[in-house]
Amino acid sequence: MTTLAQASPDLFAAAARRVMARCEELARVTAVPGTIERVYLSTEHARVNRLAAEWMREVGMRTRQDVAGNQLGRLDRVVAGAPDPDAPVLLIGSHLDTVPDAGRFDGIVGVLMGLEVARLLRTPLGDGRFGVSLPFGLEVVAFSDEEGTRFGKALLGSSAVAGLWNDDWWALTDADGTSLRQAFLEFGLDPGRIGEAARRPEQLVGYLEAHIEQGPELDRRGEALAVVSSIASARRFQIVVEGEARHAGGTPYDMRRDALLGASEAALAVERLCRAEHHIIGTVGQLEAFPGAVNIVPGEAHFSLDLRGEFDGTRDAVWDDLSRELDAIMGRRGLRWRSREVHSAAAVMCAPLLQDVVREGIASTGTIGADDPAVIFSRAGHDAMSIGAITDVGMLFLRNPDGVSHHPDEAVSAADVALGIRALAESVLQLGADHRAR
Ligand code: HGY
Ligand code: MN
Ligand code: MN
Repeated sequence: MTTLAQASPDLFAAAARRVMARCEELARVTAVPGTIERVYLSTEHARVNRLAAEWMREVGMRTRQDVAGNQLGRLDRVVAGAPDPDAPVLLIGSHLDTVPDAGRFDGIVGVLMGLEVARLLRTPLGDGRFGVSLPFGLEVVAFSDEEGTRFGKALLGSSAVAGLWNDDWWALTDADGTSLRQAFLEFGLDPGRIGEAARRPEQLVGYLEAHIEQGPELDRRGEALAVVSSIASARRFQIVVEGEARHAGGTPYDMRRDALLGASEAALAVERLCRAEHHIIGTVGQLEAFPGAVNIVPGEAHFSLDLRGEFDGTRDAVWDDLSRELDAIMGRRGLRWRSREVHSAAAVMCAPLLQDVVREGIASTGTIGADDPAVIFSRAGHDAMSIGAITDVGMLFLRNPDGVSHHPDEAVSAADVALGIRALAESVLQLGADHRAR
């Protein structure tokens, strides 16, 4: 199909029902029964890759798992009735890994919507195979580790595809002390081949990702879809506060060096400094006291910091201010502190051309606000942050009722998924038309 103008809304509704059913099926692939948790290089990762590969083949795609554990499906560009395997491709996708106690749709819905776009736009080659009648090929990618749940460093799968792999990462360890290198080997991957995952810019025409907003703006506006303007930069730290463990009863307050209270003041300082800035978001998601007994003043405390900003410079300036504030807090309390940066990703602008095709795609749906869709700065991180290093990226946001995400109540409606599939498919056709017009 090379135009969707005459397509019946039922076509998109059926596609959306398939996406929703598959989100439920994937939700059942979890390491923690009763919740959703799938981490990098786990048996759950292998199982969802097999499922995704099966669904990719069902659409007629050639499939492969790359050397970083990303699952890919490809429809070649069709030229004179024959596949052209050397033509550059448009990547469409998102990630299949999750945070702990996750929702069903973060990442997942973007991969499955990409598959439905491939189904809508594929062209039969007459011998049972399929391609696409576009000026480029189409690849659906299921990235293997966007969240960084297991090893702390996010975007590992897409970093490999972007050629951004850092060999220092091999020594990262998970909660059980398993190194990333060891996990690769146990998953059946060869760390020595990681460079083979990298795609060259000339092999790609761009990357499109559909994702739930993970915020309340579309819900508040009463609209289903939005264009993404840029993706927040991120820095993640593990911070250790050192004081002195003492008897909880016999130690007078003026003798205490309570590490947990220092960390608690620091967490409140994170909120205060970030709220004072525009589009800076700081979160302390983990906090632990040691030795962790009810009758011991905590001698040590560990906490995480997830710091994001619309621009790298303002984010870094807030980190500098916060560091000075932590010096003051810990100084007052006779404590020491140190930090270790575990993740960093620069802010990424979505390419104007891809913002335009996404806008055209939304306009084609005719839904509320479609003629002048919202343009949203993504406070959530995405694989597009890595892929932006090698090609243009664009993102389509879907309404996420109440904005709740990274939570079992995360939701998206089948009706909005149907609108999103149409918008995404039309965005691809618009990009094809733009390429032909060059
Ligand atoms: O943390 C994030 O923003 C993304 O969901 N990984
Ligand atoms: Mn997420
Ligand atoms: Mn995500």
